[in-house]
Order: sequence, then structure tokens, then C-alpha cells
Amino acid sequence: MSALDTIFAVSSGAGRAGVCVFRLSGPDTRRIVEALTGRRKPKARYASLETFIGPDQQPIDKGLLIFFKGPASFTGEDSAEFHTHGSEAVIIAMSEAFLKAGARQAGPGEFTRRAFDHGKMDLTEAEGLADLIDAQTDGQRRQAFRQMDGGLRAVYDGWREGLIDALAAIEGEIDFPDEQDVPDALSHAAYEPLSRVILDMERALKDGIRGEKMRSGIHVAILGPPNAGKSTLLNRLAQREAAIVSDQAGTTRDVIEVQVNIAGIPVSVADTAGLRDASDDIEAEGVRRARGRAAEADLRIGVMSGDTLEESGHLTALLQSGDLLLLNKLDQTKFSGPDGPFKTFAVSAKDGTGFDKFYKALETIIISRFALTENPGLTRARHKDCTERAVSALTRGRGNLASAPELAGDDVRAALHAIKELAGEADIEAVLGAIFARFCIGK
Ligand SMILES: Nc1nc2c(ncn2[C@@H]2O[C@H](COP(=O)(O)OP(=O)(O)O)[C@@H](O)[C@H]2O)c(=O)[nH]1
Ligand SMILES: [Mg+2]
Repeated sequence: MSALDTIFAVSSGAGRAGVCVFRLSGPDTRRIVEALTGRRKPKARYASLETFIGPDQQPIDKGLLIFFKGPASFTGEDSAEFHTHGSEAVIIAMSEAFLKAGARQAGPGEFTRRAFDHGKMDLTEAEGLADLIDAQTDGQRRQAFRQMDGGLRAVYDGWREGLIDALAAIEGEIDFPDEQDVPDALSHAAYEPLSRVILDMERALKDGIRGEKMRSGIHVAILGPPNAGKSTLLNRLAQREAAIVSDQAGTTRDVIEVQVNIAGIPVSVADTAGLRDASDDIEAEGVRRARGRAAEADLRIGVMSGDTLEESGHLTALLQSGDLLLLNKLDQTKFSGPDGPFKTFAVSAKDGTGFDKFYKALETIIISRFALTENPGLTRARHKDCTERAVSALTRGRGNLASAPELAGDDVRAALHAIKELAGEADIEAVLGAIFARFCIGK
């Protein structure tokens, strides 16, 4: 990157706070630090207590200053942190001082973009950092940390090594063709490394669903006839009165959604309108939405009860293999549910009988289907897209090994280019712009 301007931003959270951290980065950092502290030649990576002074030479506040000399800094440029008190007035006065001294207010993600441009991190690490800032559950935090720490980079670096070996074998074949017969694909030196990378990529794609679910959360839909106790169950899962519970059928008419954290994974649980032949247009729309949710959800929880059995026919048709079915109101009537590929639990959503056993099963399903594996995975559609393109190029290349090694070479190069895009090394300005724009200001 050519000469950039010097940017500043409040990097700590908004609002009144004990301490506020300003970040400054760019070629004028040293001069601006000197202007705001009156101190010549700040010592790098050393915290000193300074009085920060404004353009009128009056003190604004007193706090810690840390100067970082590039490239040994987050952005790779000269940069500095000013720790001030976190009041609105201090923030305004400091911001004016930075502006007067020639710095510019940073846009979202601009510090991280500079770190990326200076080779301090690859794109997957920057994405991991963005996810870590947004993390709401422990699972999200661990996944984001792993990615920020180079987990995915290590994976694709391994792929890249395998492909470079394969390419060398293919090019050897082109430069020094076998005097005798052309060897068949299987005996080709590139066959084994290509196959290994393809297998590895396919495994990563299969696991990728977990990474994406961990980032975006999973969707669970509660379904059943009116009055079966769906809203009572939602409230128990949410541990609060999120939905209105009433013995009047058709009380829940729209989808009500609550966010819960199950086994470190963000789960959005949707309570839906009771499934029946609706008595009016609004209810009919509610039932239509309930069916939509059922189809889109990652997991469905069906609810039936002894007093609503005759209306349960709509329900079983919506349940899929691996879903859960609750036989509710155990305190009132015991009954056996229909047969199907789902796990059945007898509970009382109202008094909590049997709930723990059901909740354990729900947790186990969520962990086994969606929780993190040992391998750092593909966490975004972008990662999946690049990897899918690489796999299809490599599969084609492997088929070309024997008959057309030149084409196989091109295929491997296409796969290497897809990996470059994954890393953010290829020229993909539009993608970069979109990713960094979603960061917060000050990061
Ligand atoms: N006895 C008993 N009543 C329940 C139970 N669960 C829900 N109910 C009652 O059944 C009625 C309908 O419950 P609600 O949660 O609104 O059902 P929904 O229409 O499926 O959302 C309410 O009067 C609840 O108090 C239960 O486990 N036992
Ligand atoms: Mg309801």
C-alpha cells in the first residue's frame, strides 16, 4: 500500500465509561502523539502517563499513552493508543485535537484492513476477528478465536502444499514425457497428492455446515395443534414469559421467536400458530407461516397433548427424521404417540415433569449435529464457495492426468487460485470491501 493518511477512532465501546481507548494509526502518528502530549520521541511499546493537550494548548485529560513503531503494531504502521476517561466531553475534545492535528476519523474496519494490507493477517483471520467481536455464545467465541488464530489458514496452507507437489509432478510429466507408454492416471505421481487434497477438502465442506451454523445460529420450530402447550414449552425453554399462554385455541397467531443458548450454540426457537383448519384469514396466515417455519428449521419439536389428539394429524406429516415429539400434559393424561422416525418424550410443559430428560436429548442432538469439531472449519458461504470450486477443478484435473497433463496442470492452477481467493490474496476488492465494511469503527 502506498502512503496512507493517518486515522483515529474510539476503539472502546460507546457511552459513559471509566476508560476510553483511542486508536491512531498511519505515517503521522509520531508527530500527532508529540503534538498531543508535548513529548518528543515517544518510546515504543511503553505505557507512560501523559497529559493530553488540545490545539489551544490547554489540557484535555490525563491518561496512558502507548506508542507502537511499525511494523511491530496491529496495523503494521506506526500507531498509538490513548487511554482517556470515557465521558462524552473528553471524547469530543480528544477527537477535535486529533482532527486539528491532521488525523482523519477512521471508517468501519479500517484498522483491520490496514493490518490485512500490510500482511499482518490473511482474510480468514480478519473474518475470525470480526466474528470474535460479534461472538455471543461460548461456542462462537471458540470458533472465532480459532479462526482468528490462523486455524483455517493452516488448513488451506496444507492444501496448497499438496497441490504444489502435484503440480510439480504434472509438470515433470510434461517436460520429460515417458519414452514408453503414457502411464495411466492411477500410476501418475500426482494422483496421490491430488486425491489426498480432494478428500480433505470434501471433509472440510461436510463439516462446513457446523461452522456456518455456529456463526449464524440454528433454527428450531415448535409445532403442534392449538392448545397442545407449544407456548408453554417455549416459555420454559426461554425461562421467561415470552409467549402468551391461554386455554383459548388460536392465541398464538404469528411466529414468536426467542434466542437461547444451548451447548454454546445460539439457537433461535420459534413458537408457531396451532396447526388446524383455521377459522379466519389471520389464523390461516399464521398456520401457513408455521408450515413455512417447519420446512426451514434445522430441527422441529412437535407437541401433542391428550386433549388435542384428534387435531394432531397435521403435525406428524411435518416432522422429519431425527426430530423430537413431546407428549405433553403428562400430569393430566398419559397416552402413546404415533410411530415415526422421531424421538418421543412424555412431559408436562406446565409443571416441568420430564422436561430435563427432553432437554438433555435436545442438547445432545444439537451438539452432535451442529457443535464444533476438532478441525477448524469453513465458517462462511465464501469459504465454501472457494473450496467447492477448488474441488471441482481438482476432480477434473485428476481425470485429465493420463490423457492431457497440460489440462490437469491448468486445473490444479485454477484450484490454487481458488485458495488464493479464500486467503484474500487474489484481487477481489469487492469481496474485501464488503467484509471490512461490516466491522465496527475503531477496529
Ligand atoms: N395440565 C397441563 N396443562 C398444560 C400443560 N401445558 C400447557 N397447558 C395448558 O394448556 C393450555 C394451552 O397452552 P398453550 O401453551 O397456550 O398452548 P399452545 O396453543 O399450543 O401454544 C393452557 O391453558 C396451558 O396452561 C401441561 O403440561 N399440563
Ligand atoms: Mg400458543
